Amino acid sequence: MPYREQIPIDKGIDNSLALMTEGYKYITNRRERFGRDMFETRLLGGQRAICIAGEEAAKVFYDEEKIMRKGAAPKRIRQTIFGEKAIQTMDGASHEHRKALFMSFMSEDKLKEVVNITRDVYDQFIQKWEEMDKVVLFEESKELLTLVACRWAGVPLQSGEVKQRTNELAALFDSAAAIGPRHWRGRQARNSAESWIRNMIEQIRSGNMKADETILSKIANYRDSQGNLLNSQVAAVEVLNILRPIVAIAVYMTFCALAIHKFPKQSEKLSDADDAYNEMFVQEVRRYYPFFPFAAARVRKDFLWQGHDFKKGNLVLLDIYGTNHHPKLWKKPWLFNPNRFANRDDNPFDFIPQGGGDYYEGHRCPGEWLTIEVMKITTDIFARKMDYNVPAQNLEYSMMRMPSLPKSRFVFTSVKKIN
Ligand code: HEM
Ligand code: MYR
Repeated sequence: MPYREQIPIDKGIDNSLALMTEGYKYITNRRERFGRDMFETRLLGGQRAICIAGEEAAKVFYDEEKIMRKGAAPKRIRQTIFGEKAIQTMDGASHEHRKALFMSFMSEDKLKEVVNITRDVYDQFIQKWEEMDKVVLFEESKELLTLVACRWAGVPLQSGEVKQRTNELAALFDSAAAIGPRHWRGRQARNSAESWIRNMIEQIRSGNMKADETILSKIANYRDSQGNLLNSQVAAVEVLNILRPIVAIAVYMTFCALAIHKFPKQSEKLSDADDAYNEMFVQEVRRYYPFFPFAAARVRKDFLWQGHDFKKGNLVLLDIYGTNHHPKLWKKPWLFNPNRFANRDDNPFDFIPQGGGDYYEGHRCPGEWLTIEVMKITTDIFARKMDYNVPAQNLEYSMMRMPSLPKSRFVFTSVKKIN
């Protein structure tokens, strides 16, 4: 008989409330209490869910034979951040086919293009900031990134609609884990943004809109493994799967500025540093600060792992935040220390702020390099290319709110570009 045991259980008929109130620390708190990296709980209307963390856990979570995405994302997630029938909810060959489309946008040339666009839009914004009494970084970043995302993807944006589209794209990721008005704003934003993009998809297909070789037109003309075009709604969902997460980098931009301010010793080195230290700093920002809390999937077929029987259909949550702070993987995980990334071997399962495993076959985030590039531009600008003041403000960030953000959204003043 293979070894089996009862894993710890977080008692209760539905612990969604505890998940909401403990936020990023819900899984870590219980792992510490139970002394194990695996426990069972009930979430989302009392469904049995297994929470796991750590490198071995990430390996099993990204084993496509054992774990699938079908039926894992609840409606509140599909109606806000993901969209219906999005790539995040697909499995197997059809997922792989659609993933190849996303990966084709991440070539060296396309990444260079987004870097150039980002620097250009930053220049415009710094000029504007020099004239402002007070700049709220998170608010500005969302707009800056909406301009970057639309320009890079070939989505036309009239100057009169920048604010509206910025707010919609941001509401999509701000609302997924929220309740009340903040959540409903996300659902409305999805309806509005989908019809905005769906309209363009239809215009391209009917020949009324010229879109050359843009990301927008590539998604409009993409054919699935059966040779069919996506229905225009799903095509819009996938265009939003490019635009929305680029705008979400605003959260990391804000944390980059916060880290520079909070950790002067570590950021001092940015001023004359080479690109390698800049990248280590950015990696530590992605490890240290809370952003994506956990990934969710379901058991594809029964299997035994570390003494526990995983039953077909069970929910599985992989603790992203907890894995990035796992004491077995990180020395003094609660310290901000970019040097921990010096000479670090690549490992797709221990550092997983944007998911783990393989980009092409699994669900790992295709936007990871783009995110790192935009963050590197941000640390370069905030450490080297601008003088500014950070007045007294509340810079604490909540471990409950998802996504977490400094309370003040990072205010700075007296901006002066350094030439
Ligand atoms: C998937 C995080 C930026 C596009 C994911 C996943 C995470 C993640 C955790 C899911 C991994 C899983 O399910 O196992 C983030 C964070 C970002 C970010 C924290 C910072 C802002 C981006 C960018 C893009 C992007 C810039 C595109 C330009 C996607 C897509 C998927 C995905 C399309 C679905 C992949 C699939 O299901 O195969 N991301 N991401 N993300 N991300 Fe990102
Ligand atoms: C994106 O895909 O837009 C980038 C990352 C946004 C992160 C938002 C974090 C809160 C949402 C929690 C959803 C949990 C999904 C299982």
